[in-house]
Amino acid sequence: MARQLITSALPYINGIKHLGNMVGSMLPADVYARYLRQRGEEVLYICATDEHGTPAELAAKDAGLPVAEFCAQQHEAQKAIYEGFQLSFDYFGRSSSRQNREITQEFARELNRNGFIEERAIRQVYSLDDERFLPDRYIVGTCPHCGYDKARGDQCENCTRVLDPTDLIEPRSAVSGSSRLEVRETKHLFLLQSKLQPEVEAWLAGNGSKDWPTLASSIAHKWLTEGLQDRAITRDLEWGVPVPADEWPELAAEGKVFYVWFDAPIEYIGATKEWSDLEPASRDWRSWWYEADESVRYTEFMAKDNVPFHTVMFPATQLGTRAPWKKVDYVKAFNWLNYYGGKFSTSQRRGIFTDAALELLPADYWRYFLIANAPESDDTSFTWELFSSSVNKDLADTLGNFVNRVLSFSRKRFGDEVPAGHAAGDAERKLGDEVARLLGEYEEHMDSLQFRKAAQALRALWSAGNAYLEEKAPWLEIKTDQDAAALTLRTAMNLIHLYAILSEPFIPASAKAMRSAFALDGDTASWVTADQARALDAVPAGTAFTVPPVLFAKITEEDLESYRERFGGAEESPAA
Ligand code: B3M
Ligand code: ZN
Repeated sequence: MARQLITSALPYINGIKHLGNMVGSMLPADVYARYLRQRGEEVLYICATDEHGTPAELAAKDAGLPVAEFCAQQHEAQKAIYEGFQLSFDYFGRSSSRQNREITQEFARELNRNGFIEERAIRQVYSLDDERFLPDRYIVGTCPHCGYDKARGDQCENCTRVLDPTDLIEPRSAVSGSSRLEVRETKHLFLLQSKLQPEVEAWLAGNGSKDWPTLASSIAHKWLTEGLQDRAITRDLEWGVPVPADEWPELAAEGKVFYVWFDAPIEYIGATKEWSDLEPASRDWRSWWYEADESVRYTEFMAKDNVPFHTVMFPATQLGTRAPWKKVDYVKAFNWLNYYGGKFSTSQRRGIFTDAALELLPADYWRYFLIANAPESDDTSFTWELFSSSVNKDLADTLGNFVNRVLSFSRKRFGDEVPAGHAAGDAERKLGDEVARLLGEYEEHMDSLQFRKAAQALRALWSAGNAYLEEKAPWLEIKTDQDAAALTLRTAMNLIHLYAILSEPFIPASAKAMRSAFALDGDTASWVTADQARALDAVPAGTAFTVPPVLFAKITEEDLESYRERFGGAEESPAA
């Protein structure tokens, strides 16, 4: 069985992220990592803060902090929030690490020696008032493709086109707002992607990208069809991976650093080395990344605007080193989660941010809603109404209510141990077959990273328990046949235990609360086989149990009013 390497797009360091950022990368990656671990696979789930580039410098300037101090603070702040969401990274690194600096510089040297880097003089926008060049996000203006007036120098976040700062119409400095700009000549290193195009195409044709979600493969092929452009991979910034002086003394002396998108994907490797360096005796970062084509399956998670860099630029960089670096096997790309049709935006603070979400409600409410409504096949829009119906119907009514009424009723009528009652009959066999079928569906969707469909299968499993309970009605059975009621309750309790195991990738805290209701010695199974699903007898009669607090509190109309008030609802949020 191949070992499973999973990475999710690195959140920029500039500020607490919104839910849209998490649903398109870290959260589905976590659900998948948890699922694979529970299926017994060896998993390494790596992420990190993306700390270089203009987002970091501009945000540090706004915060009035030295950028290194700003990044250290923000890394810890983001890390704490992701722990709050129970994102089970094996390591959450920092792209400003020594490891990433060293590996990035080595990548650049190898690319240069193999003839894939060239020094070129380019015309770049210089700000007379800021007395500096304005790379990437240091410059804003109108997108020449879609007319969006807050387009950034490196990419238009409205139409996702990758831009060059000199493309912008009516450009102005993002620092001072000054439009006293002029174009000056400066030298930069270029990655000769055009030379690597044939190899990238050959790799893409042979690496199973035909099985990727259309969103990922179509963007990759679109870039190749348009023809890969040679890209500047250095910038005039204070903060970033320095150009190594041993290879480029002049540029190093000018303080050039690598472009954030050159070093950021390499941080997937860098963070693995950070992880490995913590326990070098038992961890081997190279075994995951070097000469690992057959022994490792590598899955990446990201939002659609990150696809070009991951499916073309990063593989091109890896290929150009002529070293056997592990390239991605499967790219799970997501569309965007909008907020009432308008874009979530960290920089424009629109939508619900991860810190505020955790203050409002437990992580599982958000985890379930976001994954069950993940923007897989197209953009989806967050609305408080959709969120509350998903939480109230699926979590509170279907799952939470089932757990509470089964355990409370049994404790009231039969005491604190799982009752025995009759042996399983037709109704239990029918239920068992249905549960086993739905388990198969759930596994199929998870194995193919179809998260919305997997959530539907999980919901159907929860509903099957309610249907069984309604059909058997132990509150009526008990009037005429105690053993029949006992059988129904014991079967329902086994369903709760099965739900706890299967729901854990989505709602880990609630799953734990369900499972720990049963004092079951040696209860360590991490998954359920079809036969166990059919038998529904993992929790034997006589097992002591407790009734956990209500798992999910319903969201009330008053709650909704206050949330709309605080975060804006349909009427306030401007369209995209
Ligand atoms: N920091 C995420 C973004 O574009 C970007 C991902 C890097 S993954 C190597 O918001
Ligand atoms: Zn645009």
